[in-house]
Amino acid sequence: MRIILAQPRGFCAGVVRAIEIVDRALERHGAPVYVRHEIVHNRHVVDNLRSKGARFVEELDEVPHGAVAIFSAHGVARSVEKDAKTRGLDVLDATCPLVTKVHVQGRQYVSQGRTLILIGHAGHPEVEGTIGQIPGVVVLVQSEAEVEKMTLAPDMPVAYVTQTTLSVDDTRGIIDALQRRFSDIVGPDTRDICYATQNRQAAVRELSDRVEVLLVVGATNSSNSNRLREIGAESGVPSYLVADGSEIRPEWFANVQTVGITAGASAPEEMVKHVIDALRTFGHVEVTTMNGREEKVEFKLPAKLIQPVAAVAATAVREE
Ligand code: 10G
Ligand code: SF4
Repeated sequence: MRIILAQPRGFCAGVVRAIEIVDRALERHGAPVYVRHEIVHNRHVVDNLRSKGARFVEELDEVPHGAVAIFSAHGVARSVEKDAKTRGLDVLDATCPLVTKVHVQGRQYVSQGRTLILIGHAGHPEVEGTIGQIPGVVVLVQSEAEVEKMTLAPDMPVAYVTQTTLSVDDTRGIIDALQRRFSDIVGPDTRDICYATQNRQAAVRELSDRVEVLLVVGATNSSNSNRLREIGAESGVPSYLVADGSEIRPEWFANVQTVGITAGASAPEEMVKHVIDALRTFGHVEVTTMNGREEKVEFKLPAKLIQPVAAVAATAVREE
């Protein structure tokens, strides 16, 4: 069997930063530190951090007064930020800077007197966070069909922003529908779909032309991983979302010689290796990586965490 790995795949800069924030918080403050929601949507990442002393909660009322609380990479509403303050929590914000950028953009449009339209999936934590970061009403649209049903006046000044992990193609269709529907509409020059989402989707589209089966390593609650599987399926390739090698089924590979593998932005490379090892149990495999875009994006850590622990300790000793 030939395996072709997508390039790029797996962790994006926002996920690397979010995981590092939890690791450094544990190093600096000791266990436990509390993380609101899964830091990123991946059980292996969460289990690994839990084993080091992170405690995952869905709401801040589960966090003791004064404890260290980390917001997940997907972002949070203003009400959550205020709640953390009231509870005296020591907050570290792991919201991806590209999500924060959408929050800022949305607030700017609203301050210009426009009604904000958010293109995204209802109930997703990033969408809940973005809606909760904007003062006033935000209208959520999920599809072109929903645009047709909107009740806002066609000449109302509106603006749109998007969730960062959407399908590039679906979003283009929704934006076109909005532009047909509203006469006074503005939006970001480039869509808010982030660089990592765009690159992974472009790579998997290309990979789908070369393989008979596509495996996407990622969690079922990971939006960007689901979009990768959909692209494979839309290209006519049987495509499966798997958390790790244990979910591989032999019947998917009957008479199959070429398998493509990609990984969502929250899926660790170890899980890609685990999937390859599972495929090895069916016979000899040859692994290559497609030529693809190399990513060099890195995001700075919050200032509170940049100084190494040793330097903090030395400063404390000098001050005594
Ligand atoms: O794709 P979603 O938004 O579900 O998140 P994820 O945790 O699977 O991947 C990382 C992407 C984000 C943190 C959303 S910006
Ligand atoms: Fe940031 Fe994009 Fe990664 Fe989300 S998917 S964490 S927006 S880089």
